[in-house]
Amino acid sequence: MKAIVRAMHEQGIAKDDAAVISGIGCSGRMSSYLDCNTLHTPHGRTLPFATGLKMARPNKSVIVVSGDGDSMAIGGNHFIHACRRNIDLTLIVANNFTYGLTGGQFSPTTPAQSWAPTAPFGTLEPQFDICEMAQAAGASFVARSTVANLKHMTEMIRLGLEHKGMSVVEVISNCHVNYGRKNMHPEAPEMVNWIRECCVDKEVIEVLPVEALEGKFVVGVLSQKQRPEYAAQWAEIVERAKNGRH
Ligand SMILES: Cc1ncc(C[n+]2csc(CCOP(=O)(O)OP(=O)(O)O)c2C)c(N)n1
Repeated sequence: MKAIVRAMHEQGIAKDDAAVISGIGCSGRMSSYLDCNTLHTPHGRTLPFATGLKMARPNKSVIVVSGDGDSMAIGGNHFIHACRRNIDLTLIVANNFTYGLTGGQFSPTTPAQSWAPTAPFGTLEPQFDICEMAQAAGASFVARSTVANLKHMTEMIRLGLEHKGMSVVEVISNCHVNYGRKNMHPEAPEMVNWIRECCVDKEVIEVLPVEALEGKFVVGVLSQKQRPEYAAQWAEIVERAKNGRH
C-alpha cells in the first residue's frame, strides 16, 4: 500500500483523480484504508468493476489490487480479457503463492510439490507464470517486483501508472503464516530474505545460463509496447455514433 501511495505521489496523481479497487483476500482491505475513490469488490471480480469504472470515468487513474487466487483462479478469465482489451488499468497482483485469507489452500501460483491443506502430499499442478500469461493475453505493460524492495516496487507501479494501456505488476509477497510455515519459510524476515535471494534483474538474464534462472524471480519491466487502448477507442465510437457516422 505504501508503494502504491508513493507511486501515485511521484506520478503526480491526486487522490480524487485515482480509484483503487480491491478484491477479497489479504490485500482486500487496501481500498478501505486509502482515502481516494474506492471499491471493495467480490472475490475474483475486481477487473469487471474496474473496467466499468474506467469506461464511465476514463480520466481516472484506475488501480486494481488483487491476490493470485483472486486474479488467476476465480478471476482468471477476467484477467485474460482485460489484458486482451488493453484497457488502461494498473493491476497489482500480490502473489503470495497461496489462498492466504482462507487458510492456505493451493492457488494457481503455488509451486509444484508444495504442502497445502488441500494437498497434504504435495501439489501436483505446475505453477502459472502471471507475467507470461499477461504478455500472452495482450497486456501492454508487464513488470515484476517483490516486497523485499520497496523502492523497486514503487518504481514498477509508477511506470505502470504512467503507461497508457493494461499494466500488470506482479509483486512477489510473503505469506509466512499459511504458505511459508509449511514450506520452509516460517518467519516473515526469513521469507522476505528468501524472496530477495531469488530475485534476478531482467537486465542480466541474457548473460546467465538458463539453469541459473531455475526457481528465480526475474524482476523489472518484462515487456512494454504501445497498443490502442480500449476506453479511448470506445470514446471515439461514441463520438461517431453521436454524429450519426458508422
Ligand atoms: C465467490 C467467492 N468464492 C470464495 C470466497 C472465499 N475466499 C475469500 S478469499 C479467498 C482466497 C484469497 O486468495 P488470494 O486471492 O490469493 O488472496 P490472499 O488472501 O492470498 O492475499 C477465497 C477462496 C469468496 N469470498 N467468494
